[in-house]
Amino acid sequence: MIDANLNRSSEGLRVLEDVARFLLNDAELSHQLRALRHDLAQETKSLGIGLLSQRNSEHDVGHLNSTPPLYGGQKLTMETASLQGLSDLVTANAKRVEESLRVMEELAKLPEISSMLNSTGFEQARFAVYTLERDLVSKISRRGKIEGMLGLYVILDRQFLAGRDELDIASHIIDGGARVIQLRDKQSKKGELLPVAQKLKEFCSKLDVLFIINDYLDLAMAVDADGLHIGHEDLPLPVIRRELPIDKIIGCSVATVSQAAKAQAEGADYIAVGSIFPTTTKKGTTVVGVDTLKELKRTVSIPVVAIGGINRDNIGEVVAAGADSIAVISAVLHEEDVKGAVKGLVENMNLAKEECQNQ
Ligand code: TZP
Ligand code: MG
Repeated sequence: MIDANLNRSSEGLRVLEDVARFLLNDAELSHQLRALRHDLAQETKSLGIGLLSQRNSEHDVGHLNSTPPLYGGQKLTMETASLQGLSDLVTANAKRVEESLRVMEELAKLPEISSMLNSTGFEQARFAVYTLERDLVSKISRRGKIEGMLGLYVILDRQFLAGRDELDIASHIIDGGARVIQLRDKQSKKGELLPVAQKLKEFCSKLDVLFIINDYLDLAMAVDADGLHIGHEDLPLPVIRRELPIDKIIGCSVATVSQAAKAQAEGADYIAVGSIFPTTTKKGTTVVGVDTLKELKRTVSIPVVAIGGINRDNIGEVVAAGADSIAVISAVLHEEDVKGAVKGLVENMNLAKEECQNQ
C-alpha cells in the first residue's frame, strides 16, 4: 500500500509539474510542484529498498490485466475516464495525488508505521496540493482568453462616442477585426453604466470577442465580463484576484519595468504599458517610449499591450518593438469610419508582424 501510494503521488505530481512547466510556462507553479515531489521523495527515502522488495505488480489484484472487467468491460478508474481537456487532466492527477496522500496520512497513524512515517507531513502536502490544483485550473481556464487577446485591443471610451450608440460602434470595431473591447468611462455613474456593459458583454460573447471592464470590479462581476483592467489607483491586484472568479483575466497599467515585474509577480494576466507616444486622450500621462516597451519585453513573460498615441502610421514601430497587442482609443473613436480605422490598424499591425517574422 505504501509503495503504490508513493508511486501514485509522485507520478501525479510529475504530470502536474510538466503541465505547469511545458504548457503553462509557469516557473513559480512548476517550482512549487517540483519542491513538493522532492520533499516527499526525501521524506520516504529510507523505505526505498524495503518497498521495492515488497513490490509485486504482476499479481496486484487491482491491476488492469489481473482482474476480470467490471461494469461491462469498463473499469471505473481515473485512468480510463475520458479527459475533455487540459483542465480535466490536471484535476484527475491532482485528485490522484490528494487521495494517495490521504492514504499515506492514514497509514502513518498505525502504530507499526508511525515510527517510520510522519502523518502530519502527508496532511500538509495534501493541503498544498489542493491550492496548487486550484492555481493550475485557474491558469488553464484563463489561457484561452489571454491567447485571444493578441490582436487589436480597442478601448470603447464613452466620453469619445460623441452621441454614437455603443453597440453600433462595437459592431464596427468587431467587423474591422479587433479581438478585444474594453469599456472605459471615467464620468458616468455605475448605475448608468450597468445596462451598457450588459449589452456589450452579450454582444461580444456572441461574436467571440473578449470584453474587459476598466476600473470597476463590481461592474465586471455584475456583467460577467471576461476580465478587468486596473491601474495603480484602483484596488490592489491581489485583492482583485481574490474577489474575481478564477477564469477572469486581470490587466494592469504600468509605466516602468519594475511596476511590470511587480504586476506579473502579483498575478496579472497581461500588462498595458504607456503612454508609448504623446497623447491628449489621458491627461497627465508620462511618455515612456518604445525603448521602455523593449526593455519590458525582456523582463516579463506575460503578454504586453502597448498603449498611448498609437495610430496607423506608428503601429508598425510598436509591433517591431515587441508589443503582443496594441490598445487604441482616438485612432478609432476619433474617426467617422470606425470599421475602416480598425481595419487599417489591423492591416498595418499584421504587416509589421510578418516583417518581424521574416527577419
Ligand atoms: N493609458 C495610457 S495612455 C492612454 C491610456 C488609457 C490613452 C490611450 O488613448 P489614445 O487615444 O490611443 O492615445
Ligand atoms: Mg484605472
